[in-house]
Amino acid sequence: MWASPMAIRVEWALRLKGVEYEYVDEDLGNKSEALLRYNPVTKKIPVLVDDGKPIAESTIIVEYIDETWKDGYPLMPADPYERAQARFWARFAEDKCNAALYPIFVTTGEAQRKVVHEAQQCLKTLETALKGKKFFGGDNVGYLDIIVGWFAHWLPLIEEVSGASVVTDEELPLMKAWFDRFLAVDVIKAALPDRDRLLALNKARREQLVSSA
Ligand SMILES: N[C@@H](CCC(=O)N[C@@H](CS)C(=O)NCC(=O)O)C(=O)O
Repeated sequence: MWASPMAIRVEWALRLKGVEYEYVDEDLGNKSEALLRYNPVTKKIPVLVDDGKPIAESTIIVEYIDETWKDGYPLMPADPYERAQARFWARFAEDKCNAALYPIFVTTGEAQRKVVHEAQQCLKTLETALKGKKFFGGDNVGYLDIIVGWFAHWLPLIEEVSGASVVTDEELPLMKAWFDRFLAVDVIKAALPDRDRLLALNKARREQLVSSA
């Protein structure tokens, strides 16, 4: 599914490690027999199939990649406390920020202003994990950058489609600067879905969701 912000995490992790992989597209409106066989529990993508063995859930897949190709580029911090922190923030972003961002996409006017404010509070909390650092992972892109990395490409697009202003220099300066820094990394840039195609898809989705609300 080329437009999935969860699937791209797996591609980023594999590319950072320099692991060759085959990308198999999935039509989520007509799920393949392979997807249902490899992930019968949630039936969601992404699924990584390594040596015939399937692994589901993008955050878990990224950790699996780091542990399996240990000698390559390190994704997780070496220190156990730092690893725990990275997992904590990843969980916070998944549970709180993703949930806070979605309503922006489906609201307008006063209702949207309220949800934008709530999303900004959530992102401000996440931003504290960036203080004094170039990337969430420190000097280099790491696990947490991969997990929250989709914000950098998808959020400006969601802002454009929904007319909201969320990640601004005034409200979220560290996050905004990190967007630019993260998207400038060659490996990250190379796997991004085409912006115009993504914009068109999200415009159509937004129109559909707002008109049926
Ligand atoms: N928590 C899962 C979420 C995966 C997910 O939501 N995948 C979506 C595409 S982005 C999907 O497969 N949707 C199809 C469905 O829900 O049936 C992960 O991080 O892997």
